[in-house]
Amino acid sequence: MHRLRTTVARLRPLTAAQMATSQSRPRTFKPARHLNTSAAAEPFLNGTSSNYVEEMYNAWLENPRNVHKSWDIFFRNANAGAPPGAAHQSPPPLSGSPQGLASVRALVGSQSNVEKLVRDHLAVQSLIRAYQVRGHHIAKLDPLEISCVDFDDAPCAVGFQNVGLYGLAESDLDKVFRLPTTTFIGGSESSLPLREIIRRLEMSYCQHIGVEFMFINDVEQCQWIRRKFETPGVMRFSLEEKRTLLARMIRSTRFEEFLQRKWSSEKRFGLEGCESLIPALKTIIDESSQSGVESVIMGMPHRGRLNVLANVIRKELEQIFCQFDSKLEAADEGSGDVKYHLGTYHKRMNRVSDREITMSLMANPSHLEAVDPVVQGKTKAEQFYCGDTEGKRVMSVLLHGDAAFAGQGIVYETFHLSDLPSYTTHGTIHVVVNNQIGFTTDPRMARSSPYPTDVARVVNAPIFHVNADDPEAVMYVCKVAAEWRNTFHKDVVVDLVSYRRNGHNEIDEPMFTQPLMYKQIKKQKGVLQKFAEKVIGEGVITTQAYEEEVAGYDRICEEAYARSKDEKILHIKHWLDSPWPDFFTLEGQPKSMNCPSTGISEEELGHIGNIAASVPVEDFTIHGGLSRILKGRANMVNQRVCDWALGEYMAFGSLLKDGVHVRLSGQDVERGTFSHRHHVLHDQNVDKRICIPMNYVSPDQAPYTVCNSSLSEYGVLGFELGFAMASPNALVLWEAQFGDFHNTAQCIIDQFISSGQAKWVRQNGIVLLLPHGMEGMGPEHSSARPERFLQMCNDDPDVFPKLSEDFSVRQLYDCNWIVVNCSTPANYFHVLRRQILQPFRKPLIVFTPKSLLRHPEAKSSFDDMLPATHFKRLIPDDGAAAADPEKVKRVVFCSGKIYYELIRERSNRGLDQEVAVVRVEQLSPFPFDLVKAETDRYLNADLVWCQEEHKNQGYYDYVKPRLRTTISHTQPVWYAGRDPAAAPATGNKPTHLAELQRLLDTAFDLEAFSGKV
Ligand SMILES: Cc1ncc(C[n+]2csc(CCOP(=O)(O)OP(=O)(O)O)c2C)c(N)n1
Ligand SMILES: [Mg+2]
Repeated sequence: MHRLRTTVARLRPLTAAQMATSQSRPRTFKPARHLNTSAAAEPFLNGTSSNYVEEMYNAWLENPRNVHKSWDIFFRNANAGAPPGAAHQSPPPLSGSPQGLASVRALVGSQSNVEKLVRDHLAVQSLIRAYQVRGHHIAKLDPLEISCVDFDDAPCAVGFQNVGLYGLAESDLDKVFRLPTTTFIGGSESSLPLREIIRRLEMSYCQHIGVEFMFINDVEQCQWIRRKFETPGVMRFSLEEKRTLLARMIRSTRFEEFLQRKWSSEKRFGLEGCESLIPALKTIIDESSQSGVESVIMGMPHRGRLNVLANVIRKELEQIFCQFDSKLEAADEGSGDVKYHLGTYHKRMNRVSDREITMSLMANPSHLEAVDPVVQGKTKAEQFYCGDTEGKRVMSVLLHGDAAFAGQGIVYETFHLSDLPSYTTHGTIHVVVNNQIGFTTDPRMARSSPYPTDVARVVNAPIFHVNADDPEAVMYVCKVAAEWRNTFHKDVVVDLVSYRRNGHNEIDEPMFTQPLMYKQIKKQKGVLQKFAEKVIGEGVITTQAYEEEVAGYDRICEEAYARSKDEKILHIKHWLDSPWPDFFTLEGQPKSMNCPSTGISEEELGHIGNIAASVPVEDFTIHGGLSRILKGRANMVNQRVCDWALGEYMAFGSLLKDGVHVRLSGQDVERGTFSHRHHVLHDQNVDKRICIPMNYVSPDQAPYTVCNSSLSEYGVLGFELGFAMASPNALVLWEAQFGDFHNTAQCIIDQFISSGQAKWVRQNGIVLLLPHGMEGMGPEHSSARPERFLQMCNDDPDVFPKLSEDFSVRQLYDCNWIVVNCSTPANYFHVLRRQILQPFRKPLIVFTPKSLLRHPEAKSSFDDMLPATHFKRLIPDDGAAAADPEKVKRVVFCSGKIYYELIRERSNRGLDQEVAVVRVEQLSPFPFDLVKAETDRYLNADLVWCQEEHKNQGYYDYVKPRLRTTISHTQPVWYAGRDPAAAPATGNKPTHLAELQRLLDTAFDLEAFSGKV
């Protein structure tokens, strides 16, 4: 009783959106009126029945005729204040058949009858709900009918035979029940006989579509889905639609057959068994284009990729076919990639919407699902640059294999970006090619969840399972998926339950491992054949017209094949997924090989410095500690110096002022892990009120985005990489919390960042900021693993390069990425600005400091940042040693923070004249020219590489052979550093300090290497 009161009281006016969506419905909620409390005290209104009564009451409020006469009387009496127990009355005699009257009497003639009535209605409600929740368990989703999806823990007991489980009897099947507002099976009818209710539910939930959505905790969204799948007749298609669907199935099927005929022994990872993927994607694109989407960015694995390129993106067929010609030579630099990894970009008219649409398929590595966050990042960037704040113009579509979708953690990490303000792409449509196998592994060995799609439930994405052998059902769910995305701007999954007709690839034997499944598959009629027979039977198309359509497409393929023979050269750049048209020359080359000075004017330094030291909005209370930090910044500006954070501010602020978008993302980047940055100020008195001073640099500046990310390195780094792909005119940075955490994003680093340009001729200027340095903090927070990055650099250790005037820029152009460890804020400032001012884009790896952030000596004068200054690839010694180089007995080369420890030790030992300390700031590409100048200068010195890292780590293995090449192997290069070790650092602070002292001792013991060879 209490529940009735509270639930009725909780009813509230509909939202505008609810009103809009419910307009076409005959029954709608009305603003709540309170049911008189006496009604709430009725004896039969117990906890479980109150839901039902509430439904009745709402329907009655709308129109008393919506409910049974007995309810009408009851509610009228109750509203008129009848005392508890007296509101119910037998209905007055009704005009109508005496038989009907008798049945009404029989039904409501007594209180116990009313109770039974309520109970039965509740039972029907439960039954309806059971279909909605678990109908997908028994839907006929598997074309092979061998599905091993196991729902033992939640059996779906519905159907005529199970009505008893709900407290209903077979004799109830012909009784008429009022339908709750949570179902749409009635269409325009509000009551139906139980038999019909069950039949309609079976049609909605248990045929070729299995809808998984009842976990969504938004009523409006659930209602939307119910309406889409329950409304009678929703799955009717026009003749035109059916013909288009058939044509698409023909293209999809015949394309694979064509490839098989021409290149029977080539791997192509064909789509056979899931040919309806093509109409599925086309439907999504048509529907989205009609809703205003102008650009679709797709990511997908190997399966069916060539088919998608040909028939969805509409890449020229000859371009695809010539990829099969192994003798064709690539015209572009780089090492290229296999055909089923390449990306592409294509703009064309969408025939259904009559609007232009751009489609890009992102190039991807073999690593399944790795491209997911990259696609999302690129999508976000395109939305950002065209001001599409709601995702109405640009959207992403991700395709997945069943095994990979369930198995790869990056899927989950990407889902978790989907609703974060700085990462959302406002809904992604996921399509799973669920061929019920991963290479040779059965689902029961590959996942612990019933479906491969369960991961999507974490973000409340509806999941539409569909039997891919029913192209019409596929088309329908894809329509709904696109509508969902365009309505709610949230993720949605289409699970195409299918099979794989061949082995994992076309030359693989599946019978070794799945004999029974493949016996079944061999018996399986092709989906095109089944569908063609169906539509021919329905008179949608004649056999002759069908055959002509098939022949027509075969001809298209043959003609393209003939043309592909004329292709003499392969241009990987034709497969670019993100062209930057104005950035390069027409030939795709950089417009120059110069990089201007990266310095800025004194005035600009002062202006940006002042912004960094201020709170540019009124009435904003910042934390006292922060006030001190800002005051410190103001002092630095007065003294014309920068610390690390201010140097970074100068770089970002000046680029923003010049219209370059800057985006800094990563865990806790807004404040900075080490509390040095403070790019977002928080009002201490007003919840969630923030201020980002960097956005107050200049009125027409580019926007600055700084965003704390989810705690995922793989997902977020992939995302930022994708973001950086969209435009060369943006500085996109990802900062690791500590540098070593980058290893959980290793796949993005290996597969995309270090090798992306070589594989896909696609440049990318992403910056990785990796806090690095041995500070005695233990093994886990010390090393950003420079050795790993350096090992992947493509510059040759054994060849001293030809020096030319533009050597320093050309070297950058030729390398696969740039690796630096700056020892001064000014150099950090310059290297960030150089990322944008250089005439091409190249990934930049920066090992950033921790203790140097506050080191009194790690400051730079404005003088080092003025016009005509630039990034120093190497910083020579400028003290006593340099003044008299002949006296110098040792040159210690080093990089990063150890420099400060070295010069302190040198000074302590009074060795300023004997030992020169040279900083290699740009490790890769190696500054051969500048290193040579140093070795030439100190002719009487021995050469030492000093690092704080262990010998098998850090820079030593990279630097040593290059140093030796520089000096033509005339001298040894000695090592001063920690011994080889398995872990990056000790967990014991005194040991750390002892190790440090030992390596400094070696570095300054001028006899340490005498007699050694
Ligand atoms: C991260 C990763 N691990 C392993 C592989 C090797 N591999 C390639 S395809 C494949 C099976 C994928 O199965 P599924 O995702 O169901 O796609 P299908 O081939 O069935 O379409 C595997 C294990 C890979 N490409 N990527
Ligand atoms: Mg599979």
